[in-house]
Amino acid sequence: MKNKKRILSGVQPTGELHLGNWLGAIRNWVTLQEQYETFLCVVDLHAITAEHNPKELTQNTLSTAALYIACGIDPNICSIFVQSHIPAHSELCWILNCMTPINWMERMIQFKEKSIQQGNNVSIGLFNYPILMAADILLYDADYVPVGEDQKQHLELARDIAQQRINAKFSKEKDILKIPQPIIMKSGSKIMSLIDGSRKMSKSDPNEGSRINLLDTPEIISKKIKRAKSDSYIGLEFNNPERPESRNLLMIYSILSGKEISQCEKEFSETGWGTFKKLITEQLIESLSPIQEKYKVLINDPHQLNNILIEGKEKADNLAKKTLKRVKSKLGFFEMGK
Ligand code: AQP
Repeated sequence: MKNKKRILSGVQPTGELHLGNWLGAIRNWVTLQEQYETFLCVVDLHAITAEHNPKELTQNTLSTAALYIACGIDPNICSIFVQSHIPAHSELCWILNCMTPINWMERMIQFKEKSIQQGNNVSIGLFNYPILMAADILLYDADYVPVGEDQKQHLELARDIAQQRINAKFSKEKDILKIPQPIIMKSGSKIMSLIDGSRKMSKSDPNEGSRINLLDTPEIISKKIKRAKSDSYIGLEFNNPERPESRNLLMIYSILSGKEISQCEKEFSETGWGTFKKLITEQLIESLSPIQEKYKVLINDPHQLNNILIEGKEKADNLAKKTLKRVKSKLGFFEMGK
């Protein structure tokens, strides 16, 4: 275990996890978990950067952890934990807040997009979201962070804060914080909305029909795919910029079926949307059903889930405390004698 490089990642428990969270993030963790020492967080402190319902937050936190495992994460080799159970996240976040120039934050695309969605309700927390994410990553000395394309800018910010605002300023010799690298998989790193192929699939999209949730029933999947946006062309294509919906559904089909994009393009070059939609519906139902079965077992055994989260918390807390202590000491916080 000692020689393995470490990865850290997480999903916000803001609602039901969807195909984008699975194909863009969790699926990659599953392929990386044997090779890396893996820390996976349910980032509940991030979840309150949008208006939230307390009951739903509790439920979504548990169901997100259960879905990690149902999607193939092995709790025997990975540490799964809840962000708010580790106080060091909030504490390091405050320190990094004070080190980060406001104009770095004003460039964040996700803030711009989400603040439009939230109208008059935009909180300071939403603005600070990328700094909390930087704290999440830097606390664990992560070597790599597997994320979808949408989070790449936030990871770059975490690297800049660590390098320019902490390491360069407060230590001439050894780095205080490790500089993490992104891992972005080639396929699935941006799954788009079913009703607008130019927007990413997102939990916070008010239109339920825009996404396939991992726990959607076959009937719901079928309904959503029937209503998904199509176009007037015959045959599916991947590289035609005028056909983002065709590209998106072909990519989803290719990942789920395990067939290359080029093979799918050939197979469906003359297929009409009606027939393709039936095939992708069948594929989605087939791919999601083992996840749903495993999820049912887990969510009905809260004791087991609780134990997994306690174990994850202990490992995460140990590491996080050490990093925080190192940062505080280098920044000059007074330490009491024993
Ligand atoms: N559409 C997507 N395609 C590929 N990857 C995606 N991810 C999210 N959406 C897509 C990846 O999932 C991980 C966890 O994301 P998150 O829930 O923490 O935050 P997010 O990126 O803001 O996801 P959502 O669904 O859009 O959530 P809300 O609506 O609550 O903000 C990340 O690795 C992300 O890249």
